[in-house]
Amino acid sequence: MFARRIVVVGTGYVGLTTGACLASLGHRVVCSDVDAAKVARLSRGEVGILEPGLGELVAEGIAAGRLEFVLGSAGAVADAEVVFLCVPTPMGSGGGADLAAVESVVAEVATELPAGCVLVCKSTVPVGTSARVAELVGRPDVAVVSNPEFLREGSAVHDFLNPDRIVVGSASQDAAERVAALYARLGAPTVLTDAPSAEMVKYAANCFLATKLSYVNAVAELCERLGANISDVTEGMGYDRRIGQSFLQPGPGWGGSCLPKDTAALLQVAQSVGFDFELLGAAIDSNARQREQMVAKVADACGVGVAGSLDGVRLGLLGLTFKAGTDDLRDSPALAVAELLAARGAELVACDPGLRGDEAPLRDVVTLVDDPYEAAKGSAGLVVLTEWQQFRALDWPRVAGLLAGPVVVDTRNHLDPDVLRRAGISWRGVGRLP
Ligand code: UPG
Repeated sequence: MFARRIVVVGTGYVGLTTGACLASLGHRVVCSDVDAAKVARLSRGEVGILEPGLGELVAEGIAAGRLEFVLGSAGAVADAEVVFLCVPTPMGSGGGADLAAVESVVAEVATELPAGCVLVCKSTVPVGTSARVAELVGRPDVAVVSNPEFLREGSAVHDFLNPDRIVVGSASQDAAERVAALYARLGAPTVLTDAPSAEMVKYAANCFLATKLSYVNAVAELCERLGANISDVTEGMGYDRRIGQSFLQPGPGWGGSCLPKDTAALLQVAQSVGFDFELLGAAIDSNARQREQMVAKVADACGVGVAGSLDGVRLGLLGLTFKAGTDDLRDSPALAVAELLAARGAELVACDPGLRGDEAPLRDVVTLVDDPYEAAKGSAGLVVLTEWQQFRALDWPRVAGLLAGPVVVDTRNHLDPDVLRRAGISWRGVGRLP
């Protein structure tokens, strides 16, 4: 495999991970962004996002002369062999993906791309977008390829370098093979297909994962009502290789920057072609109910009944990010539960290892503190909303002494109920009895 001259447009967590990892595989990579301050920071090796291993890879790439950061994409692509589009595709009006950023980059680079260059859509884009991009570029000497990412936040570098699969789709077999060859050293199974199928893989996979979680959360609810234990149930289910042990952990609902956006987008796309994707719609609705369910559980644990008022009740929240290991609050179910609790009148003091105490957007909903014991002090109970390891290691007898009411609602089944019981705390989990 020969080193390639690669340009990555967009330095969010997908673009930056892609650029730094491709550089670590030996390619020469230029990452471009429209944010001058960000480009300056990245050029100094300062990575602004919490992503394990990424800072090191960026520093190594810069030091080796294989990775650089530039402002704007038009100049950067002039000698590129492959250009990756890694710009955001947020949820637009009506639930569909907003392609404004993709279209604006394409308009900027279309005439600058060298002949024979391959343009790769890595952002999650609706089925048919690669074909649309090819139309916008309007050049027979530039091939467009879909190569979706499957990177989980918090383990993006690991996922990039240890992929379950590489999916590459294009009308041009040669272009698809050239893109697949960039990953050859990783030795992953590779699916070479057409562009619409590659685009569909991404949506179908994320929507399947979301549906799997909605299903698990519903089974957990049923377990609770019937006196079964969801942890044993999912373990028993997961040994079936067709099901697998992962992505079976019940919680306050699924969130983050991808699953909510992608489920809404596929539902909308289905509607646009006259298909009522009822199953997916039900998974989305059930996810919204899951958050309400958690609020009812907290109210019940506080002794005011599932629908009772929490007016003036002080609660400590452990975790606000959408999952542990990130500082990302986008579509965080934890934050959604916090907002619902606040709407019922609760006074919230939250601690999250990924967030600093001065996080501005949260001030209306919660008081953010850096010390979990501060969140416990004088509270009627604690609510675990994100599964940070740090929370398992708390000094629970000390927490019990600080709480006004010795109750913990653990929406992630993250803590050890025996440890809490020994500390004199009543533990309420999801899908299992205490
Ligand atoms: N979650 C659970 N239980 C589980 C696993 C996950 O409740 O057993 C929740 C998690 O807390 C979070 C959501 O599900 O709220 C999504 O988690 P995860 O998939 O780890 O997060 P992302 O980083 O958003 O990754 C997803 C896909 C990844 C894809 C990315 C962007 O897993 O493959 O690349 O979205 O599309």
